[in-house]
Amino acid sequence: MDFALARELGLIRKPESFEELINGGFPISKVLKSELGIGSVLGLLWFQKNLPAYANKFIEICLKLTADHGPAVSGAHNTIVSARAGNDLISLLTSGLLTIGDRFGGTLDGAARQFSNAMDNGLSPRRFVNKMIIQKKHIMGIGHRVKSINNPDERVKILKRFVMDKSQFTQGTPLLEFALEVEKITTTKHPNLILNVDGAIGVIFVDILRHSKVFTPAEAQQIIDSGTLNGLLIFGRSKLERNS
Ligand code: Q5B
Repeated sequence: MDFALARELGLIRKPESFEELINGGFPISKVLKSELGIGSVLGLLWFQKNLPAYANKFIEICLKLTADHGPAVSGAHNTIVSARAGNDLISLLTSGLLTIGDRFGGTLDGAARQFSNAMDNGLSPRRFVNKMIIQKKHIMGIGHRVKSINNPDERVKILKRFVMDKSQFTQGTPLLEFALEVEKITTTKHPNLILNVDGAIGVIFVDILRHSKVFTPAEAQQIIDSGTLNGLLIFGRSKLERNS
């Protein structure tokens, strides 16, 4: 019997493998040799894909923008209190991370799911808003305690500027456009019902998943359903201020 056939039939044990770590087809040595940035590495590690340069840059922008938002937010507050109590690094980090939820920083996946479901079901922005009102549900990714149309969130402006510059971000952003139409409606009720930073990242990431030509529709949907996108804010926020 030939060796390959015997191996296929399971008659020969595969040799123990101590091979190099490979993510998305990239061995770790190639990652280092090509000097890939953190956006590319995260794409390979989380999504097992070599994402286009603009998507990697988008991830890097998200990580920079979400790195800190001052001491007045729930995560930083808990971390500071925990630090004052003399806790260790892991305790500080987790005490902050555990505050992340629907109303603070943990809405990227919720926004991705709600907005994409609405668009996939052919709802107009107006019908989507009305449906949520009837169901007495908050629209994930809409609203901010401090920011409003009168006091816009610079982080969201930066994200929009980047993805709308088609010389850099060379694909469409239909879900972002849908979400911005929703924002036009919600801000007529309260000026603070803007598309917030969670919402903007969530919907733009859906656009990347669906229109970068890197993911199959099933892969894109699996990522939207799996709750992966909150990781972008969680990763960005997992940074401790030296003076916290
Ligand atoms: N209303 C964010 O609430 C907030 C509505 C809405 C329809 C909505 C709220 C909300 C959805 C979840 C979300 C992420 C809790 C927020 C983030 C990152 C961060 C954080 C930081 C960072 C603010 C007043 C009136 C009521 C409500 C209505 C409110 N939200 N209607 N859809 N989404 N959003 N979370 O201002 O008729 O007067 O009774 O849950 O997207 O976390 O900076 O801290 O980087 O760290 O306290 O930016 O919007 O308003 O809840 O008292 O509501 O507006 O029904 O209507 P507020 P509420 P009415 S970004």
